[in-house]
Amino acid sequence: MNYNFTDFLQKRNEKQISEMTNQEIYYKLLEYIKERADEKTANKSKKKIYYISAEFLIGKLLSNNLINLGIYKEVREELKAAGKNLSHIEEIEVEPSLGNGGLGRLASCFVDSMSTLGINGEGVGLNYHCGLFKQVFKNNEQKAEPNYWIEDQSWLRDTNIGYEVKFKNFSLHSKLKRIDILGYEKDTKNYLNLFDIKSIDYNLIENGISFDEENIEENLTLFLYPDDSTKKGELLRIYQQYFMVSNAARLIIAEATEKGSNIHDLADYAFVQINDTHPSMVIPELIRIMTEEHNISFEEATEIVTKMTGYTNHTILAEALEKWPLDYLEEVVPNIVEIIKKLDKVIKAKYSDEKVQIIDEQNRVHMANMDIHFSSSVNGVAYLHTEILKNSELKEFYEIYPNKFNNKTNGITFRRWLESCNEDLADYFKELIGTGYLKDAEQLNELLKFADDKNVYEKLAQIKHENKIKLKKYLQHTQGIVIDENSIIDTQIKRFHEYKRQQMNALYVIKKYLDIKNGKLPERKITVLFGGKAAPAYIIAQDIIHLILCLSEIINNDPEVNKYLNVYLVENYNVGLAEKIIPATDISEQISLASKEASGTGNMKFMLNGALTLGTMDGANVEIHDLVGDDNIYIFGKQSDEIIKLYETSGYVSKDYYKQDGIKEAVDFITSDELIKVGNKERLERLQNELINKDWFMTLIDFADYYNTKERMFKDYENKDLWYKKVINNMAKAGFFSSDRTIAQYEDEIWKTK
Ligand code: T68
Repeated sequence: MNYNFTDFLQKRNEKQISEMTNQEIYYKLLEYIKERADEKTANKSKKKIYYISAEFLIGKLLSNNLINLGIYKEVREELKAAGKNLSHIEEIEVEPSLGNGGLGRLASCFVDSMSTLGINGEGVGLNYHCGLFKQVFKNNEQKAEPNYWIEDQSWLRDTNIGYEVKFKNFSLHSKLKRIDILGYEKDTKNYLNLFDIKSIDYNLIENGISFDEENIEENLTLFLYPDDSTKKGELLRIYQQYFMVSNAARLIIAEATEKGSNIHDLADYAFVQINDTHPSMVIPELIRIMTEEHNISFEEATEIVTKMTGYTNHTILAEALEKWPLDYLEEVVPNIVEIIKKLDKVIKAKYSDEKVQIIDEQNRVHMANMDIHFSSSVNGVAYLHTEILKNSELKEFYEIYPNKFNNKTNGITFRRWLESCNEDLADYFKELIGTGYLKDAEQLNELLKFADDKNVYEKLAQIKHENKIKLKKYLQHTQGIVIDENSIIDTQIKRFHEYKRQQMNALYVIKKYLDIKNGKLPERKITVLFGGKAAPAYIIAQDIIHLILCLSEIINNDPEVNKYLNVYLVENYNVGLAEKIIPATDISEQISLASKEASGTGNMKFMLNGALTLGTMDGANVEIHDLVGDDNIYIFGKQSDEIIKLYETSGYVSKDYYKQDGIKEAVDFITSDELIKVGNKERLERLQNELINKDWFMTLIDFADYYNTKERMFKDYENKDLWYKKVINNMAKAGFFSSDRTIAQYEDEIWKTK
């Protein structure tokens, strides 16, 4: 039934919109959307997909839901007529930060696309009460504060579904909460299933984001990924993961049984996509339930579970591949340890190669190894990443199971990353090529017709400029940062990690600062934007944040320099900020050390929104380069095979590069008097020492090429026709990176629900 927001309020005898506060309007819109969502029916197919993930970085849901219901503009007009501004109301919503970064954001794009394609597929995860910590800056350092997001009224819906989860020393009753996932203009919907414990004790939070790690019964879902640098932290994570998958397994079996499954045929009813190794315990847990409660033999159960699971790898960084000490698992979940040992025995009987064992000689359980042996699909998240998995990182497995390995290049939902975040651009696309691209993103290719049209350049430049002004107002209002809308905006937003090389960008900033001081002035003012959080236990990443904050203080306050260069690190970078920064950006920094970034998805968001990529041949940059061609992307740096070889031969010596002209000057500046005056000497010295004497992620190897390529980019920017021709080429080719395409491939090649 099509009734508008005003009708909804009238029917319930509510106040008129004009008499309500923005807050009241937000909560009424939430109710209205939930009611409209109630009209949608479930997707139906015999087989259902369970995308299990420890993270769903969903972001705010108001405007996205309005867009997917097809009523965004209608509601905005109703509000406007009553003197209200939808964008102010969007600000009321608290962002749920149930993820760290790319992996969690990808999971959210995927549930959106599953609904949009009408696939019977749902997300399963945990209902963390505090999402990822809130980042605040004090004394040019990052401080972490708890981030509550659940209010009395929220997108969560209560259910009466819950299960008992048995740990070694106690049992917990779960409670399932759900969030509607509405597809784009669909009559059907799916859910995001978030399991929680019955009641959370907030009093267990001890100053900041640490809490009583002993009392797990009362706080299992209190925080997303607690610090795992200590044994207690690791145990807590095992508790969380088992709680998540045990509930998921119960849900899967209950739903399949209801549809008529006799468990022997469970694989016809369910497929589990394991999002990195965090949900890997679902494999032994399903086997355990089948053997203990359904009288199925271990062999048959293993076969069924293998058939109904697929594993996605998101990283080749060894330290991120989970390996749980067997005795930790014994301490938390002895029931599945028995199963894991049995699975390990099966593998030991078949293969002697130590590299493919589930339990290693130090009695650690390699979760990824278990996944690869006992699932039917193993996929990487970009072409290059999958090739590296097959040819080096997981080579021994690829030799055993060549047919399990497959690639699924990541994607992004265009509903959030275009329609919602850059409405003017989306409207202009519709004017140029119609609305077909909304359901078939590859139709953006038609923009190529305008690749030589100067009127289109003009209009795109105007939209970019307006987006810069919008960002300026927003940052001024929320963070007291005043950016220059006439500057070129050069952005690096992502988690802080050495492999992502924010430190290389910072060295560029130093060099530019020194250039300006020496009278070598840029043609146009440059605004360098950074955004991102560093794991609280990751010291060097904190040091890099510190360096950037110190540089901002010096540069933005130096009257000789700030006319030409500004540097900002936005506070508490999250999905909402990304939605504002990306449409205003000209240069997208994707500068990871080749071979280290599995895919990256920010790169896709930027190209779609009219920024050009400055990047290495890494992750999905490789595919962007293939699609747009050499002329439309700025590639620099060493190739992944060279880098992999350097690691194998320990052939990189950072000092050799440090001594080179230009680099030494920039690295030395890190401990200059000017910086130490505003900073923490210990941090700055540690970072400098790291760069000169270790530099595990080879910052210095690519610095010279990076510097020169970036200079060329700034020069090209001054030629508007040249620049916008490249921009159009990027937008036109971005269609491939729609998560609708990615999910269609998961469906066709792995899931096969239809
Ligand atoms: C990211 N991984 C990849 N991991 O780094 C990125 N890991 O290249 C890729 O685009 C993205 O996944 C989606 O495939 C992550 O974000 C984590 O966040 C993470 C969290 C905890 C433990 C390990």
